[in-house]
Amino acid sequence: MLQKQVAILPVPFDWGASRRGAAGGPQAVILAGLEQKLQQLGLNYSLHREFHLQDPPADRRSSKRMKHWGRVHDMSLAVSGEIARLVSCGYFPLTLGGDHSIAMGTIAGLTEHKQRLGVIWIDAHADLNTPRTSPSGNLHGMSLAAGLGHGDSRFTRLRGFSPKLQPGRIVLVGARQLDEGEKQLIRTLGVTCFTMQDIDRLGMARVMEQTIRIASNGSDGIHVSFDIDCIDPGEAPGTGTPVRGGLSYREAHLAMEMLAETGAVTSADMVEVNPLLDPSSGTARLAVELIGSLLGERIL
Ligand code: Z70
Ligand code: MN
Ligand code: MN
Ligand code: MN
Repeated sequence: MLQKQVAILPVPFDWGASRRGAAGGPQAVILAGLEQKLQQLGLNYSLHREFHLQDPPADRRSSKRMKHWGRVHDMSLAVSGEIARLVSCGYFPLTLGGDHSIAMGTIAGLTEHKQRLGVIWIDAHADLNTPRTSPSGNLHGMSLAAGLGHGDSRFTRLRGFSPKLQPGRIVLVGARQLDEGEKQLIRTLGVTCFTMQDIDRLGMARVMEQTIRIASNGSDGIHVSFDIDCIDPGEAPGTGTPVRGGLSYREAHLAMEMLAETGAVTSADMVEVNPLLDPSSGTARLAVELIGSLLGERIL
C-alpha cells in the first residue's frame, strides 16, 4: 500500500488541444468520486484547490506551429513549480488534466528532484511531435518530446535544464495513431513503444511486465502519464481525440493493478477527460476507478 500522502493537483487547462473542454476534467473527476475513492482505500491525501492558474483573457502569443504557446508556457512553469514543491515535501503528486500539455509541467517539476525518472506514457498517441513535425501545432502532441529535449527551447528548457528524461527509461503503451516524425523519433531515440498490435499479440500482462522492467531499470521513481484516450472510445467517449481500437476496460485495470503492485510508482497524471463530450460522466467515473487501481485497490 502507498505510504506517501497523495497530493491531488487540479490543472483545468485546455489550450494545448484543438478542442476546448478538457479544462473541465479535474472538476468532473472530483465530482465522480475521487476523494471518496481515496478515503475507501485508506489513503492520506490533500486536494490542492488553492493552486490557481493565471490565464489572461487576451494572450495572443501563438503561432501556427505552436498554438497558444504563451498560455501553455505560463501553465507549464506554474505547474512545474508546484510539482517540484510537492515532491520536495515528500508527496505523491496526482495531477488532473487538462490536456496532455500539462505533462510538460509535471515532468519538469519531477525531474528537478529525480534525474533518472522512468516514464510510462499510456496513450493512443505518442506526443512526440516537435513544432517542425506536428501536423496540428497543438502542444499536447509535443509534451513527451519536450521532456526528451526535442522541440522549442522554451519548453525543452523549462526550469533551466534539458533533456529531463532518458529515452531508455521511457515506455509508451497503447499507441495506435502516430505521425511520421513521431515514428522517426521513436526509432532514432530508442524509446520503447508497445502498440495496440503488441498488446494483442503478447497480452497486457506480458506487455506490462516488460514495461515495468524497462521503466524501473536504474530509475529513481516512475511517473505514469495516463491519457484517457488510450481506452477504447466505446468505454471512454469523453475525450477530445478518440481513436478506435483502444484498450479494454479490463486491460486498463490490469495495467494499473500491475503498476500498483510494483510499489515503484511515485507520481501520476490523469489527462484528456473532457466532460463536454460525455454528459453521462462515465468517462470521469472510469478515470476514478483507474486511479483507484493505480493506488492499490484490489479485487480480493
Ligand atoms: C497528433 C498531434 C494528441 C492527444 C491528440 C495528436 C496528438 N499526434 N495527443 N490527443 N492527447 O496533433 O500532434
Ligand atoms: Mn511565459
Ligand atoms: Mn496524450
Ligand atoms: Mn492521446
